[in-house]
Amino acid sequence: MNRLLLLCLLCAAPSLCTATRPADTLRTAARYLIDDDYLADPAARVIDGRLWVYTSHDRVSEVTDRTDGNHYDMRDYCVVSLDPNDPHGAVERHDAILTLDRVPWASRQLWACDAVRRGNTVCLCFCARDREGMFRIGIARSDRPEGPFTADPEPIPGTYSIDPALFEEEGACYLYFGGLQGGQLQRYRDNRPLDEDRFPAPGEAALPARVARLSDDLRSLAEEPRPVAILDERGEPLRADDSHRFFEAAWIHKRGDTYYFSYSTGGSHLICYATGDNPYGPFTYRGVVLTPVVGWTTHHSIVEYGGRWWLFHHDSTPSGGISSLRSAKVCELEYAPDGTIRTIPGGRP
Ligand code: FUB
Repeated sequence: MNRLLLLCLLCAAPSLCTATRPADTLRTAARYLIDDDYLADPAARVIDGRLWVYTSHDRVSEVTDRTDGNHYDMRDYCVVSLDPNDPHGAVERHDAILTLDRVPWASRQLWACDAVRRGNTVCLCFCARDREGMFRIGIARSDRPEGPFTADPEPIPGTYSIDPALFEEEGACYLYFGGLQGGQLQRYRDNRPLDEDRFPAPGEAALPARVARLSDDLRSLAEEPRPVAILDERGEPLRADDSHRFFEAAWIHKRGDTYYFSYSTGGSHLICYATGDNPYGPFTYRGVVLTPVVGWTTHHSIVEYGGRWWLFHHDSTPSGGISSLRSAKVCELEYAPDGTIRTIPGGRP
């Protein structure tokens, strides 16, 4: 695909971008994917030559209790797709690709998801609370990227917490997951549940995300989940009181020989990243991908498409700052010659 076509693809929202906009402002002028609904936690994937963005579906809920993120009360998933051959960059939307009532094991809160094609099957990997109120990670399957998806009867055994992200390499599929506070990661040690929340003390090592290789059919873990270590420049794990430590929204991408592990820092509202030389890490902390956006959560994905790199994320600007009504958007992501990511302003005043 040539640069002009991609420029047009990004510039379909006329109020945000014109064909004459200089490349440097295009980089930070994000385009909302749709403007008549609320889509969050965008996971962008190239499947069958088309760009698919799988999202949570925010809604106005009767749940007002904000404890443990209860007000993020989503009941279905959506996917939008972008056609690189359409010069107007039309976004095609597919609704209710999986709904809560069609997940036999889930009770509420369809939070972030991701997807991957495995042979003839597209697998949607998602998280939700089970009947006991604990978050689990499950798979739903379809023969098409746009679904509809059919959920497996049970979650993947041995999974816990939230925010699954998938990474494929040489046929193997790795699952990254975990999220603090409402995401319940603090209720587990060594992959075993605790009786209560246990957070590390401020000077102790932060709680890490987890990674595990999945079985070929994505029905089970092929190994025990391992901690995803993020180290500082001295080789020490980031501490629990470090504003750059992992909170939720794990994502991994590979550029050249380098693996980039990126994540949300929660209360400090950053998307940060660390790099390593294999999917398991350890990863060395490198910097900030995205500064705070409007809204409490920040959640992203990074994908190469048409020879350039794109950051998909969300904010609450269109809803006037309501943190549980978020809108997915995209902007270009750039690297410095040394492979570091150029920080993108999130736009929070
Ligand atoms: O959308 C619900 C939750 O909010 C996600 O799972 C988190 O990553 C945060 O974006």
